[in-house]
Amino acid sequence: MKRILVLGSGGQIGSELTMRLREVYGDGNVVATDINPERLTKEIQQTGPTAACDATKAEEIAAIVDKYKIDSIYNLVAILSATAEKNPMLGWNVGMGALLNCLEISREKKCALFTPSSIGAFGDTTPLNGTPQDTIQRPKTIYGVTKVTGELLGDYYYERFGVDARSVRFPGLISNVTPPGGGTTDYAVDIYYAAVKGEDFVCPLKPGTMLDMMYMPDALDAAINLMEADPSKLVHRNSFNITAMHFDPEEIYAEVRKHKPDFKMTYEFDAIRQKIADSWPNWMDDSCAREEWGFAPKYNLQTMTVDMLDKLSKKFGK
Ligand code: NAD
Ligand code: AKB
Repeated sequence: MKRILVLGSGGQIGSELTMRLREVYGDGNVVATDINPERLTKEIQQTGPTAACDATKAEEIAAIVDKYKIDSIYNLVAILSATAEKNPMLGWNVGMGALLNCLEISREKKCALFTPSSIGAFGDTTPLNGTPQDTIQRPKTIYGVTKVTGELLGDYYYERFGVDARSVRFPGLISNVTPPGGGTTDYAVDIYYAAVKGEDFVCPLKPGTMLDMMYMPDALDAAINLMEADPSKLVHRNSFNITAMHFDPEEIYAEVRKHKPDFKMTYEFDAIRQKIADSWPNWMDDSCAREEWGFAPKYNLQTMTVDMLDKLSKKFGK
């Protein structure tokens, strides 16, 4: 059985991935950590080992890897795109600091390593429709620069030292457990919260801004399935394009209104987020992930909307 360390378990992905990993590998085999351990959900705190860990401090990660005999690390530590753009040095220091520590510790202690990349690894000189797996990557955000650097380092550590580093380029992730942490795609989560709470929604992106998206259950499957994939089948490693759907604000609004006809959305665009979104793919080609390790998302905009509204209605007693 694998023994797993999750870094950044308190975040949008970590709060759900940690619980899913515990279901698959056993509660006691998944150590949940965060720089802010109070961010860990009650469920995470009550079902298995937890610790405070600042991933920019190598000695803190190494101590947990030794204590729990860890053989796999899921590194979810980053500052998301819009927040990083307001404080580029923080974005660089946190994203790269955590990743380099994980790579070095994985090399020394023979751990497998999963670190997500993002659609943010592309930029406005990338072909934005049907974005190929291997293409131009010249992002103009600090978040994108850290993601491209991370992809290159992951492949370098694999080729040079045999570190089993693997990664996906996640699109915008939509979920209902922990709110998103300051990204460009957050609006596609926030819209559901507003609809369920009976509030009007002000969309920070313009109509026609097309972006790739995915529902969290498919993202969790993707992370675990990639880490379980037969390495001999992997032509690529760092990092695979994956997507489940793409839409613009008008389309998600129309879908929500099928269930909440009185729901109102207006636009007040946020210059930072709009510029970032305009430089990201409209939709990516994820055929390499499908061919090399069987990526196959289950949710589309319609089925995700039904599930999001149902889960959030229960959460808020609406
Ligand atoms: P998040 O911001 O929700 O969570 C990050 C977590 O890391 C937080 O709980 C935070 O407290 C913790 N953290 C921050 N600094 C830390 C440090 N120094 N040491 C330890 N923990 C620290 O992020 P997320 O949305 O869960 O994203 C996880 C990863 O997935 C990131 O690499 C992100 O770039 C990537 N990603 C996310 C999305 C998305 O839509 N959520 C899409 C593409 C890629
Ligand atoms: C962000 O918007 O920053 C993230 C991402 C797509 O990487 N959700």
